[in-house]
Amino acid sequence: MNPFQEQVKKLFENQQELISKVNMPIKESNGWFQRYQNPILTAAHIPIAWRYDLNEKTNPFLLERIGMNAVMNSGAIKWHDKYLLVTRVEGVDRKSFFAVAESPNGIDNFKFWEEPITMPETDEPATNNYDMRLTAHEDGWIYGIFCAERKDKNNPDLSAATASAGIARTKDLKNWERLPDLKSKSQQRNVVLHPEFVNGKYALYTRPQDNFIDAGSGGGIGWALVDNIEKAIITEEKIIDRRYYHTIKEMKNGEGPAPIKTSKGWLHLAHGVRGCAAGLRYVLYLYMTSLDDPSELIASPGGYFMAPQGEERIGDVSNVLFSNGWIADDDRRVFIYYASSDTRMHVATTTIDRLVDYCLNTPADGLRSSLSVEKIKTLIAKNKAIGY
Ligand code: M1P
Repeated sequence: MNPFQEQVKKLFENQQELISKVNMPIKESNGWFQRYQNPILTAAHIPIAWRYDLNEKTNPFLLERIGMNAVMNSGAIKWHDKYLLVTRVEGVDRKSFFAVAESPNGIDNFKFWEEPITMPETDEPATNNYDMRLTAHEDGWIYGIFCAERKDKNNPDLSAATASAGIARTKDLKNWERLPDLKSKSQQRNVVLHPEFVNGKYALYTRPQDNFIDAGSGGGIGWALVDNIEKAIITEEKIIDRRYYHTIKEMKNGEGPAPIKTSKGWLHLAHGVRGCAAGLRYVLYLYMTSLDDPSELIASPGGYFMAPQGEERIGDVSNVLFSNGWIADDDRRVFIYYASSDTRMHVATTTIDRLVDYCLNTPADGLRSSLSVEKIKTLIAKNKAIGY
């Protein structure tokens, strides 16, 4: 074996060692979920063959030819007994694309499929595609709804962009049929398809926004019914999970993955954003809606469910947790897939029963300091009554 071949061998060995690392749970005290020691996917997990020209003649210094920056915001689905993520991979050129990674247990050993997804384009190709939400819909298709970002041609500012919801569907996660982008009077990001028909229509969670970054007058997470997913148009939209002053979602919020159906209602994971001196802070929160009407809010626990912690706090866009994928397993375990600081992917595990209990019994945000104190005093009195 010559030195070049030895170097190549080392590249593969190092990556194999990284991929096959066992991921151990970390003890948490609040009982809501468990984090794990290692990120499940990073730029270093991306296949060597996507990045290196492995021919000594054309790459004598074994340089990385196509650099990768991050693996983040991933859709998730259990598929043929494997835990699959449709990841957002971001190259050093700032372009994001989708690639499937699978794990045998949902917690470690995530390995990318041989090639990234070829996502068909519409007549107006997007500059950047990212943050896919997967929905196994009762119509038999698996839908992927994602943000399709384009330069705003009506605004001379070089950074001005538009966000629309790109829609694609598949039966095997390899071959994707692209449908027209969602038509909406505002820009849209964080659009998610509800898994069941509602009144015979497709139902979408939306996030109307004033411009590419700001939700502005958008109000919160919206809800819209659509007659035809092959030509999806929003005619009416209502806000179902509103933003409030001085909360974790004051600046903006957005639906995470498609909700999980439970006997007590639909369980939702979302992100909330607030501004602070350090910039925007993204945290994850939960809420529930009614089984009879999935647009009716029935539980809104106050505050965040998960916030960036330790190394999660630092990355390309620091102080961010973002989730657009979770899997509810047959044994009622839930795998929450979340990205930290737009850089790497992690998993946290919990159960449907814990999440429902959390939603139905965590007090709502009273929106005032004095009401927060009242909540604490009520709990103290309850504990005192039983001798604590
Ligand atoms: O950088 C943090 C996140 O910012 C945007 O999310 P939202 O519009 O919900 O605030 C998205 O670009 C998202 O991908 C990114 O993680």
